[in-house]
Amino acid sequence: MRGPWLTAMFGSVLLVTLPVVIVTGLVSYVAYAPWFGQAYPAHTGWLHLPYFTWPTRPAWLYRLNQGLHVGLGLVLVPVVLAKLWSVAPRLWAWPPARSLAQVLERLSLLLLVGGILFEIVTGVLDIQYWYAFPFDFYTAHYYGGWVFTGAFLAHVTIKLPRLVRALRSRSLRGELRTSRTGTRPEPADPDALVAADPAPATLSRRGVLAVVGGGSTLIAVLIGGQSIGGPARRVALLAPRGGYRDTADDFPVNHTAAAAAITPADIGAGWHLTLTNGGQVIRLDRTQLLAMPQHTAALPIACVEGWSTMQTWTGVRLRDLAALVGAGHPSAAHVRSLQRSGAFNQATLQPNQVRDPDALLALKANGTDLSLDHGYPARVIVPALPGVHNTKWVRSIEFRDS
Ligand SMILES: Nc1nc2c(c(=O)[nH]1)N[C@H]1C(S)=C(S)[C@@H](COP(=O)(O)O)O[C@H]1N2
Ligand SMILES: [Mo]
Repeated sequence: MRGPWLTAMFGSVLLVTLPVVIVTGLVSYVAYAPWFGQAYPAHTGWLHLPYFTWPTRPAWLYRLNQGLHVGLGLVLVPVVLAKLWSVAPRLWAWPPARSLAQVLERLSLLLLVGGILFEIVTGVLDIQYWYAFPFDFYTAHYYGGWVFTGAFLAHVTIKLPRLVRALRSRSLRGELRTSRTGTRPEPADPDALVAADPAPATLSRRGVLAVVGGGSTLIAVLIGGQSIGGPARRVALLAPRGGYRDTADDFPVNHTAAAAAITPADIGAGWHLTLTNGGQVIRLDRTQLLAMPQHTAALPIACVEGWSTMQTWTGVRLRDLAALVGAGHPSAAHVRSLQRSGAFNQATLQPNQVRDPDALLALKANGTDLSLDHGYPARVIVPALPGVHNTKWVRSIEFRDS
């Protein structure tokens, strides 16, 4: 079954789709607003990406970005494995080095194959919260991504002519019409992908494509619902944050109040929000916040891990809170949680993320008080903001006026 045409089929699928996974990964890094020191790794040296202000519109932008990055990344696993299978004899070829060019090619293949397997494994372990490795996930996945991207670019440059030639060597339509009994090996090729003495086909080429395509479709069905929502979520059996009906009173929680060690005393009648801008300080309790003009908006929570959920939030506009402490043109807002430890207990918002009319300090979700796990007494919810920066159990907001 192996041969240049089949390899080129898998290769061309990956050629079109992997750039989407790569670019959404890099875009996600910038969406974290790294200039506030809140993207990991914090310092990237000469791999510094071009930064831009992450927009708040469309509100589903980060949801789409991460749904694609994680969802497409998982859906492509069968294609990556099939591609590796199709060239496996080359990977094991012995002796490993006949010429300097071959040594270089094999080194680049090590980075290519090692790179993508590393990104898949670390990515999957991360969405499972299974930190089985002794290094920081974000840092490793970021640099692993660059290693893979470099090797991918080199590989595409070297192999593109061969890919085009191989694709032209047979017609896809013809293959889709050919059953197993009519299936013959591809003609012998200089790369020796075709077996020297092939046994009769046990599967047609369209059968191979169907198995791989079916595998990808199955993964899409089993995971896609975590980003798409609606009825699709009910069949998303592989979604790590499954088990929620995704209704108004039962939508995913990423870190519970118990996990964040929020105590009843933290959020009891003594709770108040502290707003500051330079020397100006204002403290408001929940009753005072509820007495302010309330605004309602339907906004997604979209986690970097790929899942997202649309809910209707009600609360006070962040820009109204900024105005209370005289920050008419805030250049940033630093939000702190009651949560004492962890990396998710604070976030800095960009000016547009404070000014957006739908940027809220939410007090309610779907018409009822926020649940404890969703951040009672108050949480941040901002359109298109990466999930992690929608800080729960807010204690204070420090505005910086420009
Ligand atoms: N204080 C605090 N806020 C937090 C978190 C947290 O662990 N602690 N998790 C963040 C992450 S990673 C996400 S995706 C969203 C999830 O919100 P939810 O649990 O209400 O769905 O909350 C964010 N806000
Ligand atoms: Mo998240």
